[in-house]
Amino acid sequence: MKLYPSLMCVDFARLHTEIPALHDTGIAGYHIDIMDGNFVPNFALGSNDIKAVASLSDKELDVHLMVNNADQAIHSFLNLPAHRICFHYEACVHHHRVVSLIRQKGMKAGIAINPGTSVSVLADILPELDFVLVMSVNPGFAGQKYLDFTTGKMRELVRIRNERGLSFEIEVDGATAPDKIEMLSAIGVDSFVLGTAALFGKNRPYGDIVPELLALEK
Ligand code: S6P
Ligand code: MG
Repeated sequence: MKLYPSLMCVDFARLHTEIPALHDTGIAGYHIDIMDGNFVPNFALGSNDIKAVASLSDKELDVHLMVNNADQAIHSFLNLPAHRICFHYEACVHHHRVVSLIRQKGMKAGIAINPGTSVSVLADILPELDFVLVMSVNPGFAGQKYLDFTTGKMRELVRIRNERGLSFEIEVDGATAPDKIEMLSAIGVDSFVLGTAALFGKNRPYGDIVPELLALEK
């Protein structure tokens, strides 16, 4: 199980202390949300923020593009110090082209799907993906309620992965509280974005919480 705290939820004014506080807790890396105020009704983070985080940590940077016209926007992210990039299925025309561009740079490529998007749209491209990010809330904001029907999509992805002998990773983003981490890791979900439901605003050290979350793995 891999855990990626969402940096949208940290105190950005204290990035210099937030990153070191998270660094040695057992996390796999940092989830960085890029929002264009168009694909989603909010703005968040950009290429300079990716560089700032990379200057503070050598951990994996998991970049989640919530931007329209991913075919064009991807070019602003290909030469940044990221390790994994996903873009939204709903915001792209030439999915395979964008996946190829990301992989040519030596980064892992993923496609994210909104709660209302069926897993079936990914059927043909799944063998080309390093990971699929399933949104369990409508993207745009932290602190929302987990949408129960999205669990079925993760079950379906695990079933397809087994049946077809594929190796893509399944990541979930949105309201991943400890009970959801326990349930979804048992199903076969590999990676979890951590926000306010599990990690932030708890008035407890990150170093106490993260090991407890890792211990939930089934
Ligand atoms: C927003 C973004 C997410 C959030 C994260 C917050 O849609 O893509 O990565 O930052 O989901 O987590 P939580 O636990 O507050 O919902
Ligand atoms: Mg995200």
